[in-house]
Amino acid sequence: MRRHHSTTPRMARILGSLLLVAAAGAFTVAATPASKPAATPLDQVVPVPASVTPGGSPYRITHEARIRVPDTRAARQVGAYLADLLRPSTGYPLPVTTRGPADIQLRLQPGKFGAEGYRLDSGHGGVTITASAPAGLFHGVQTLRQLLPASVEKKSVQPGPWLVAGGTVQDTPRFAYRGAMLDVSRHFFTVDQVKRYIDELALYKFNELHLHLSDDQGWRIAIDSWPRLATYGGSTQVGGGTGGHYTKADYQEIVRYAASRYLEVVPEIDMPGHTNAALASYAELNCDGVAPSLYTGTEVGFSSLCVPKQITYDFVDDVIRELAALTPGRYLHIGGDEAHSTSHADYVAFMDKVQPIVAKYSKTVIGWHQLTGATPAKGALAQYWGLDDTSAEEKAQVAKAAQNGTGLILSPADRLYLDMKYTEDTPLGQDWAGLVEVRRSYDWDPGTYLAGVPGSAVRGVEAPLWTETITKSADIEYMAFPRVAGVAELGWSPAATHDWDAYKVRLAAQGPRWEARGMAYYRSPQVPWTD
Ligand code: TNX
Repeated sequence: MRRHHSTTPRMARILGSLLLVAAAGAFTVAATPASKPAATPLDQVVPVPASVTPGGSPYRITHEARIRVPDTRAARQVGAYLADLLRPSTGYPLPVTTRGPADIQLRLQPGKFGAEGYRLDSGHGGVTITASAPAGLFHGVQTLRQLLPASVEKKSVQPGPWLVAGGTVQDTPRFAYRGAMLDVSRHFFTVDQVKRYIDELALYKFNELHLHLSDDQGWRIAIDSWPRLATYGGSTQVGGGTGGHYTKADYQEIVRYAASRYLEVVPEIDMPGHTNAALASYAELNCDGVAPSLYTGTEVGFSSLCVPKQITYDFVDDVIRELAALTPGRYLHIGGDEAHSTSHADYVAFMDKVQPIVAKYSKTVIGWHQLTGATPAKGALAQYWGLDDTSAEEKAQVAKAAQNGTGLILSPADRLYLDMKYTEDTPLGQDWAGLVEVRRSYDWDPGTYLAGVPGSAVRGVEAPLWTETITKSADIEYMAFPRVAGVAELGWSPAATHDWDAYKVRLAAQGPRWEARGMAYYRSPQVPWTD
C-alpha cells in the first residue's frame, strides 16, 4: 500500500475526489488521511482493463458478506473459486448462495459481454460482476482480486480492510489467443507443478496452456498403443535425471484443472524433428532400423522421423488419435520446428500427410512457423518464433501464409521467450535470441509487428518457456515473472492503452502479490518496485 503515499498527479486527483466524497458525507472508510489505506484505483490492474470509470464509495468486504451466483454449475464453481481465494486471508465465511441478498454478486447476462468480457460495478453496497459467459465471470474475479490489497493472496488471516474502489470496469480482450507454453520434455514437471503455474497464469487472464510434451530428451505422455514412448522415452531428461511422464489420468487432471481456470490445454507432439526420445523407444521408426540412445544434452536439429516409411504414419495416427481423445480443446500442435535433418521435400511431404490426420480426429493444427514453408492446412495456425533480425524472406513467407488465411500466434523469441536471460547475470536461461529485459518483452505491438500481415490474421500471443536450464517451480517463476504479466497485457488490453511508463507502475504493484503467494520473481531494475 506504500505506493499510495507517493503523490503522482493521478493519485492526487483520485485522493482529491475521495476527499470530496468524504466531505459530502457519503464516504467513511478510506478517506481519512494518508496513513489509512486507500482502495487500489480501478485501473491499477494487469492487464489494464479496456475501460474504467472511477466514482462513488468503495465497497468493503466484511464478515457478513455472501457471494451470490447464478444457478449453473459453471457459475457456482466460479463463486466457489472466489470464496476459496478470499477465505484464508480475510478469515470470513463467505457463503456461496444462489438466492437472497448478497453484497458480492456474479451475474450472467446473455450477449453483450462476449465470450470472455465482463463488467465490474463497485459501490458502497457491494460489488457485482456481470458477464455473458462463465469465462467472463472468472476474468472479472481476477480483476476483483487485484483490486484488493496484495495481502489477500496470503494463506493466513490478515488485518484488511478489504476495500474495493467505487466505480465501473468494462473489459474485454483484444486477442482471443493468450497463451503460455511450458516445455515438460527437457525437464519433467509434475502435475502439481503444472497446476501451480496454471494458477499463476489465471491471475493474468491467460486462456491457453501449451504443453510441449515430446522432444529429443523425453516423451511425457502415455500412449497405450506405443507404451515404450513413455516408459523408456520418458525415463530421462536434460542432464540425465530420471525424467517422468504423465499417465492418461494425470494428463486429464491437468486438463480438468486448467479448464477450471478457463485455460484450454494445447498439447504438442513435436515432429518430424525433435523426436529422439521416440526414435530411441522404437527401432522400427528409424530409417536404418537402429534405435539411437536416449539423449540428455541440449543440442537441437539432429533427429527426424523416417518420412518415407509407412510405419511413421501409423505411429503418428495412433499418437494423434489417443492424444485427441484426451483433448477437449480445439488444437493439436504438431511442432515442425528445426527439422534440420529432414530435407525440405521430405518436410513438405510429411506435413502434407500429417495435417489431415489431425483433421481426421477433429482437431485444428498449430505448427511452429516453419509450417508456412510447407502447405498449412485450411484453418491451421502458425506460431511465429522469429527475431527482429530474422531474414526478410522468412518473414515474407509467414506474411504470405497469413494473407492466404493462416492465423498467427506471435512468440518472437527476442521478446517472448521466457527462457532468454534478462541480463548477462541471469543465473538461468539461454541467450541465443539476445538478452530480454522486462521492457523489451512488453514494448511492442502484436498488431503491427510483422509487415504485410493483415490484423485479422493475428490471433494472439504466447510466451514459451523452454526448460533446458529450468528444473523447479521457483525457476519457472523467476523466468516468467515479471515478463509473462506483460505478455498477458499485450494479449488482453487495447492497443491504445499500451504505455511502458504507466505499465511499469502497475507491474510494480504485482510484486507484493507474488511475494504474498510465495512466488519467486526477478526484481528488474526497470520496474519501480514499492517495497
Ligand atoms: C528453439 S523455438 C527451440 C527449442 C529450444 C529453444 C531454446 C523452437 C520452436 N525450438 O527447441 O528449446 O529454442 O530457447
